[in-house]
Amino acid sequence: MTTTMYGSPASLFSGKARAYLDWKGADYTEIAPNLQIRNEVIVPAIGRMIIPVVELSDGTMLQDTSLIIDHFESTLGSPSIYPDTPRQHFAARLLECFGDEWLVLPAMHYRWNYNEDWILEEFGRNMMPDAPRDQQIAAGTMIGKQFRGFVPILGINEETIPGIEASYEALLADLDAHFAKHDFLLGSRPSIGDFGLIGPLYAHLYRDPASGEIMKRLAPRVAEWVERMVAPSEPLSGEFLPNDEIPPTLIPVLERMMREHVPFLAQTAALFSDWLKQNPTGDIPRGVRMASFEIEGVKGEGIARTFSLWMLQRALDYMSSLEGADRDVCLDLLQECGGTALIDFSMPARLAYENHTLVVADG
Ligand SMILES: N[C@@H](CCC(=O)N[C@@H](CS)C(=O)NCC(=O)O)C(=O)O
Repeated sequence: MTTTMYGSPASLFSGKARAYLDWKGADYTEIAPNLQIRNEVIVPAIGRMIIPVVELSDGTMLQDTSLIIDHFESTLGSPSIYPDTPRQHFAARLLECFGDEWLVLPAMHYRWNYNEDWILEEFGRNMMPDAPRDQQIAAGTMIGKQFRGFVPILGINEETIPGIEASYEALLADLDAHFAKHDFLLGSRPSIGDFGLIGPLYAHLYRDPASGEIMKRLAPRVAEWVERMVAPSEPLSGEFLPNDEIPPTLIPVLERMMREHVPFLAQTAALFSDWLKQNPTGDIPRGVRMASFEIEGVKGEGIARTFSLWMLQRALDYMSSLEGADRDVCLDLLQECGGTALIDFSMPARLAYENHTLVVADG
């Protein structure tokens, strides 16, 4: 048996895993989960329906793209998508967190407010490729309801949409300027940061037709980067920039993360800390209350997602593992991009992701 990825072309995180596996030259087959796979493979193994899931040849089931990526990084070896110099490595991990956990806002907004009819039909097509169109639409509508339901919970509504769009368009402009000079975020090789960004920027913001039109019109070089990412012409090729350089064109992207995402993460941490005091031994919920955010001058509230803290912890752990000059260059980078809040970021507890569930780590 070979390695199988259960994933779907319309899924954000499947896009992240697929782009990585293809760049890494991994030998795998992708299967879009139908009802049977959902009920007999994914839900029993993971405890809930979620994609992507990778099933290894020995039957091991991996979920969460970060863990999938780390598995293949260790088994397939170099070249790595983790730069081996401190500043680039840290920046790449921060951008993975930003892509995975914050750019889900524009991704979900553009999908559901610009592409709804198309995506419902697409969900149905993937689920029942041989069924008649009306049955596909009915099935797609059923699945779509759950995802559509996330839109208001994430804080996407009439008041916040102008801020989300202004932010996304500015991000596109920043990335367009960056990709005029570099093929990927940190040189001619994609890093974990590129794979974090490709999740939202591929399935929802490039592949959904109305979103794709916007991206190609406003930021053609970003669309070309998406194309490079999802169809690597030379897997395993390229280099990170020398001298641990963070290109100046990437600073505005990091600044955006620090301005928009990090305060939201800080609130998430505070709300989770309150929750933990009241539920010291309870199962950690996916969301704890609503946290406020501000995006291009517009205020909103979105569900405080505990998983985001685990993603941030991964980046901060890397910085904590460094000493001396290596650590100093990361601190300088945070200074430079307005990210000093991350220097003493107060994590309510040490988190671990075990058996596909977020838990407070022992000890
Ligand atoms: N952080 C996870 C997230 C996976 C995820 O959220 N997948 C979406 C599809 S793109 C899903 O299946 N969501 C169902 C749900 O969250 O209930 C990863 O990196 O794999």
